Amino acid sequence: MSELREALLRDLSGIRLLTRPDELEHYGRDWTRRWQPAPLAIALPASIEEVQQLVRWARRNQIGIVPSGGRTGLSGGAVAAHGELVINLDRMRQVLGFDPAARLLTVQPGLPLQAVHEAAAAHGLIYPVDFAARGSCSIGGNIATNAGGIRVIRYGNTREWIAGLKVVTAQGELLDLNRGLVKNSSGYDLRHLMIGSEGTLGIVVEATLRLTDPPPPSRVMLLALPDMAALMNVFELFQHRLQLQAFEFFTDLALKHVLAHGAARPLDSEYPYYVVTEFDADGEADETAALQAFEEAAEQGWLLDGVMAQSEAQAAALWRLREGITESLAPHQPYKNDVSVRISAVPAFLTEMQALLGREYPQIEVVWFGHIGDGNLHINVLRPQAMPAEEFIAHCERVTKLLAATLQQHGGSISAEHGIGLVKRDYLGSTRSPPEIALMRGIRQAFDPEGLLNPGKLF
Ligand code: 2HG
Ligand code: ZN
Repeated sequence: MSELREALLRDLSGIRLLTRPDELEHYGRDWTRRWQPAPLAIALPASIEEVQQLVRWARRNQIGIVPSGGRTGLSGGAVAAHGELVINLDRMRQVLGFDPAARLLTVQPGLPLQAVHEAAAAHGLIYPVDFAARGSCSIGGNIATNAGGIRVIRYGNTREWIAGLKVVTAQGELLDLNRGLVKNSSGYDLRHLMIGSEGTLGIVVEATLRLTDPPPPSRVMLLALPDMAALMNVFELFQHRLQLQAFEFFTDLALKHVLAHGAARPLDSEYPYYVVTEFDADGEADETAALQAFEEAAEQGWLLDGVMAQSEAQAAALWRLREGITESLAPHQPYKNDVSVRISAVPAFLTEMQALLGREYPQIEVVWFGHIGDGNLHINVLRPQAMPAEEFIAHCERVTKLLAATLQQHGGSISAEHGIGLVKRDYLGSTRSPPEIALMRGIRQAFDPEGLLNPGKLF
């Protein structure tokens, strides 16, 4: 290992390379904390050419490569635990250009999502993909995982917003995919293969993003619900009456953790389930429609309480209740499931899940929340302090097998938006059929015959 490291430092002396133990640890892991990082070295290229040189060096030396961005991923996709070369795109974080006629923003992959939002706003437009990690995640990582988030219900996943990609292949070649074209009926769309490929098919080194008009002014409401059965009834009613931008759900247990983490209690009483929803409110008519929908739902017994934010600060405080959940749970080293089913299957799936998790985790705190309007649920199982981490994970893995079987019956997915990475690799077969996986293997082999890109991830 040290000889290789020396060779790397000698051969690529013009590129910024890090090898100190604390740097290897820092850049060798993502937000999962299950694997001990052990990369060969960290490379911080400043240009596409440097990425190409790094890939060619790794290929010559048959070293695995872990492409890496903000490392906020929750599936182990950016973990380097086996002597890989981490190629971190942090230093490539410039906005390269804006095309006003086509409404396209071209950026480097290390640009944080929040900076993408700001760059779009500078042109009076929005890049509508959004989620809590906006300040630390990078657009390259968002593309590699086809990130979803809180506005998918209105705007779709990252995939919808990618008009072009430049990608360095496992051979060190540069592909220029789709080049911002709206129409391009010229065979396989390799751009879409790259999106969501979790760093296994190539390294995104430049992205051209579609922007759109900002939505009209909006209002944010917090709703309190008596039971899970009410959830989809309220969703259907609100979706019918309002132009929803987000419809997010969490339980009282999630709220308890966020409040313990410093958020302000939103309502006087406690309730079992909550929804934060944001909708277009361009004048009094929209607000009246929202209040009417609220009253109708309350009459049906689907809603027990609620509050509509009266200022931006109040809206932010309500959003914090939902967006602060992941951070508030982190000290409990949660085991995470990130699952989805078709929206119409949500009620039946929720009932089965509730029974399954109640049975399998009798003594363990299980926190539910998620993008319920997309059929996407986050289940965080909190490790009891007295239970050793290994025993806890083994237990959760056994339950995940049962969860995967239930998902399969409902035609759902074991990973809705976090990716497969290392965390859900053993469960890919519950979501994808054997012929599908065989084709995916073939595609990976075609792009990366030597298996150098993000080895061990996905399958
Ligand atoms: C969210 O929706 C993220 O807040 C994180 O996808 C979910 O921590 C999680 O399980
Ligand atoms: Zn999420």
